[in-house]
Amino acid sequence: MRYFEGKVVLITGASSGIGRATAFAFAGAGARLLLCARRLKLLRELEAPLMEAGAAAISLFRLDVRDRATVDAAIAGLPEDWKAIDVLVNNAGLSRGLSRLYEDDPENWDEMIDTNVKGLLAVTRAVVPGMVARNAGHVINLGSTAGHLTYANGAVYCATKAAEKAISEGLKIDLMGTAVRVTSVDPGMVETEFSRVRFRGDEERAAKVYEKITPLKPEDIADAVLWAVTRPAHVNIHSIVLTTIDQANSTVFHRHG
Ligand code: NDP
Ligand code: 8X3
Repeated sequence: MRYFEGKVVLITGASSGIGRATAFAFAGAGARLLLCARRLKLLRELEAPLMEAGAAAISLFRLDVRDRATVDAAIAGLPEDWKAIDVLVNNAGLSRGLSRLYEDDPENWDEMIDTNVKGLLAVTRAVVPGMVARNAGHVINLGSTAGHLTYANGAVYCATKAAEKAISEGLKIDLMGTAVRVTSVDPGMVETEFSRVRFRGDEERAAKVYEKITPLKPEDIADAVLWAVTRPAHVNIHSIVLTTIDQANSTVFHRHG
């Protein structure tokens, strides 16, 4: 169904994984896609397949969400016909490392906090005033089961997702009296580049994360996003927590065999 015919959807971190799958889901719904990430080359490769999948139009730009001045300039500088953002998907995010807090490299903390928390805040701060002025819009934030239950060696990543949960709740409160909706989509394990990024390209270690488990696919998350944004206008889905059948929470898994 072309629910989003003509509507503008901004997705951060659209070059890979959940962001990319979400772009395809909105393309199928006829949206006009504003896609950003740091790897512009990967975004460019998506342009033709996304148009083929049904996108009404696509605009790509390079963006590092950690750079607040650039975020502000990018949103303020959007062409007139792209300014009215209907859906913001705050998806850009990452984990770095999996080790004891007291032994970890503080650079990892900076990268996760700057991206997952401050980056999400920067994009939200730049986009939401326009939604309030138009009294229309929907913010989807990518949370995680990690924000609900902290796991060993992941304190700071989990903290960033706990922060995302608090920010989503706070934003919803602050938007009361407007028609702007807020949803936190909180997946468990999804097979994307996530673990390769966490382990800085160590393919073997990344593959072990999903060993003997049927992980969620990025398309499963995109499906949840699309469901949340297609509810009637008076319905606000606050959060969606979804895991593979092989996962109960962020610490309990069932590995086959
Ligand atoms: P991927 O690594 O596949 O994708 C992450 C995306 O974020 C990439 O497109 C990357 O693009 C972008 N990104 C990272 N840093 C920045 C930055 N500074 N500025 C702009 N874009 C950035 O991982 P996922 O698709 O799995 O992750 C997407 C979101 O989902 C994250 O917020 C993650 O925390 C969350 N999540 C993931 C789960 C999982 O198990 N995979 C489970 C629960 C939540 P580029 O490198 O080109 O900038
Ligand atoms: C990503 C899922 O459990 O690897 O948020 O942290 S997990």
